[in-house]
Amino acid sequence: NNALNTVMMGSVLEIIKSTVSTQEEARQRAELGAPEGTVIIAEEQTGGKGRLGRKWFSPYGKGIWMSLVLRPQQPLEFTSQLTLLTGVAVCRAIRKRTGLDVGIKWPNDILMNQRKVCGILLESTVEDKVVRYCIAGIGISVNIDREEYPEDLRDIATSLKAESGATVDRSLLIAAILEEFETLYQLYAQEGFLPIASLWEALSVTINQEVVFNTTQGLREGLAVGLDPSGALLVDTGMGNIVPVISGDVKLK
Ligand code: BT5
Repeated sequence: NNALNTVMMGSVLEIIKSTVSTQEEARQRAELGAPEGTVIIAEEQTGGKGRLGRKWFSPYGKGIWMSLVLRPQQPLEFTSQLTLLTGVAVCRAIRKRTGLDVGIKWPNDILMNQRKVCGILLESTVEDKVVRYCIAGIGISVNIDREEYPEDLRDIATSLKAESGATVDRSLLIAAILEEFETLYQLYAQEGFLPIASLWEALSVTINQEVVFNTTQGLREGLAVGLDPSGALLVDTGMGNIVPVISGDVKLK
């Protein structure tokens, strides 16, 4: 059963053998007017990217390297919520397809046994303070074997196959992600961020953990207690202080 049960997500779907980055491919299509739900998938990326200029390892045929074109009708401040929504969609789809107990580390990593299996990169293009489009990049290490990772990733990254011991069907997982995404995106449009936030909290490995985060006054630590209505991570730093962490990374202690 290979059917894609979506209306919008994947209504245009393009599979490319090799490209620098599906983010750039999707951006080009979006600039040319590609509709919301356009999906670009590559077998290989030669310049796959993470946040802040970091690189994303994207070997041929071994993962899901995919970008979604979104056209949300909302101000820029809300787009970080879409990062969290995308994480929930991917996490639920991976659980459904593989049964693996994956969890989300704020804001954008999907982890299995403390190692990263998936990263999400949300990029927005703004004009006159209005969001023209967002590109949601999803990178999932699906069938990469341990020894195929470069040295520097071996201890921090893992794949669905490495964790489950079985090859995972990428097409079925892609279909599951697009279906989950479409359902959540509709829920988000109708009811706002609150129901998404509670789904996120339930899948999070960050909530109820001691975390370390960066502030303008240096490193601080505290207990991650939840999300605020904007999607920021709330950290209890003691003595009644709850600090919202808006961007950057948090380290689990
Ligand atoms: C991310 O960045 O996690 C976002 C990654 C988004 C990748 C997708 S693939 C489709 C689309 N096209 C693109 O060009 N990008 C998107 P960040 O939080 O900065 O994490 C990057 C870090 O993850 C790296 O510095 C490595 O430590 C680790 N990493 C790199 N490749 C990995 C892989 N294949 N599996 C697991 N971890 C990896």
